[in-house]
Amino acid sequence: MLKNIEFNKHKVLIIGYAMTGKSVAEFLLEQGASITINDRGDLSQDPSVNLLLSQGAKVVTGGHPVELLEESFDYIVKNPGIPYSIPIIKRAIELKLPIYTDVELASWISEAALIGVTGSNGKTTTTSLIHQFLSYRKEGQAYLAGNIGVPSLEVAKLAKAEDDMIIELSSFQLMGTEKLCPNIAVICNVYEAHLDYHGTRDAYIKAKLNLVSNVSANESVVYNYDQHELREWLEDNVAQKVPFSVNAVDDFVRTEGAYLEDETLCFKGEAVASLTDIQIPGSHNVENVLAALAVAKLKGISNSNIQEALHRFNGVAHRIQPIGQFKERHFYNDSKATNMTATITALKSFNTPIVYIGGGLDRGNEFDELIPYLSHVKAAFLYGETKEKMAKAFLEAETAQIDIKENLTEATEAAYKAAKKGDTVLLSPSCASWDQFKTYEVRGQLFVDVIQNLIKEEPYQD
Ligand code: UMA
Repeated sequence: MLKNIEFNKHKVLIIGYAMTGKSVAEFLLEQGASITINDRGDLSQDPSVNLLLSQGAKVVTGGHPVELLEESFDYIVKNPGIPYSIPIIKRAIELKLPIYTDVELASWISEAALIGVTGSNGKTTTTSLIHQFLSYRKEGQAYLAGNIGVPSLEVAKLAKAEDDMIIELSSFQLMGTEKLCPNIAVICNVYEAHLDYHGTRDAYIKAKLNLVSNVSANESVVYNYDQHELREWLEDNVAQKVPFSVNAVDDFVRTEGAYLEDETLCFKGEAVASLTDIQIPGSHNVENVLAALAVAKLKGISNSNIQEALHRFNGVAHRIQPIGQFKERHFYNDSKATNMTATITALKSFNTPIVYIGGGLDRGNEFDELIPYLSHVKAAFLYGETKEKMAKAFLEAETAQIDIKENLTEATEAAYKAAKKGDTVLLSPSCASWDQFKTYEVRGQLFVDVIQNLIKEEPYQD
């Protein structure tokens, strides 16, 4: 690992513990930095915190006292999920104290080639697929990190110069970057998302584009050419442009990028794989595959290895994840759909009748955008803070059955009962999980458990 940075001279305030703060604290202590950990929660029962205390960390819990800033820290490392609107962060901004996320520190120390993947939707699938493709490299290892659930510093510490580090980057993480400069940047797409966190669409887009703000002509940017706005935003960017396209294939794409033509996945004029090699459903996944395929080709992976990886890749957990087929009913877990765009993508992936389950944290928006995509939804089971608001959209779409439930378990049980032969039961909540769950993974796993249990306990009789 490690470039020559004198962390032992750094005095750092880590705001937020959980997965990110823990990895940052452990890393900085190993490097001899002086650290203070601050979390609003009670960490007294967490054995890892006691260990850090015994190694010299200071720990302040139960809130974020602004007075903490009276100690002169060199910078803050903030967990990505913590908003910039809390008083201590606002004050730190006034004091011009740098506020980083862990991915910035990872980029300081990583000797490995960095492949940064962002986008409003599809980034987990694309990141996983790139990882699969690059696992065929002849030398060096391909590591996965970032928003996908592996703190970036844990990987940056291990990765060597000959390795690749593929990092999924959320807008929350990208907000806290300054020098991050991926060798290959991938922008799957940019839609509106997380507006409650970022405040405005412009702020959200600016965060996403942080991914490419430091790149030079030596780096490559793989981007969705079908999004005209994205083309415009990248117009002045000096990196090598590698477009990918399904719907706007032109001479530029054919010469420089990845594209779908005549049911064939191509790169720079060469046929690489067939559309039928893709095992994951939905046209959005063709875009994800093209983005990942472009990276694989830039990294010299052979066409036969790309085809083999595509055959093996069945998608990622919680992302339109097939969880079983039983008596001609199909069950899909799309718990990672935390916004309407992701749910629309899921709805567009099926042409069977859908028994829909959704709802969750209320971020203040209405759900009218879903209406044009609900024509094949025969029943909706809604729960969580947004249940009433979502019901309005389904009413408008004239969905035959709309039921409001208290929680996901009840909604899933009712959906299971309502499903007939040929139907698809889809959990795609369109909302963050945080009103009733700690994470979308916990939510998705509960759904999977309830379905599997019902299949055993209450099998369909027809
Ligand atoms: N906390 C405070 N003060 C606050 C709010 C929270 O102290 O005002 C504390 C909480 O008590 C808790 C910690 O902050 O201890 C939670 O921090 P976090 O939400 O950043 O969670 P981590 O466990 O560090 O996970 C983060 C990412 N979470 C978010 O961005 C919300 C994970 O992405 C990521 O996998 C992980 O780092 C490793 O890099 C999850 C996610 O939901 C999957 N991402 C969003 C998405 O995909 O839509 C962006």
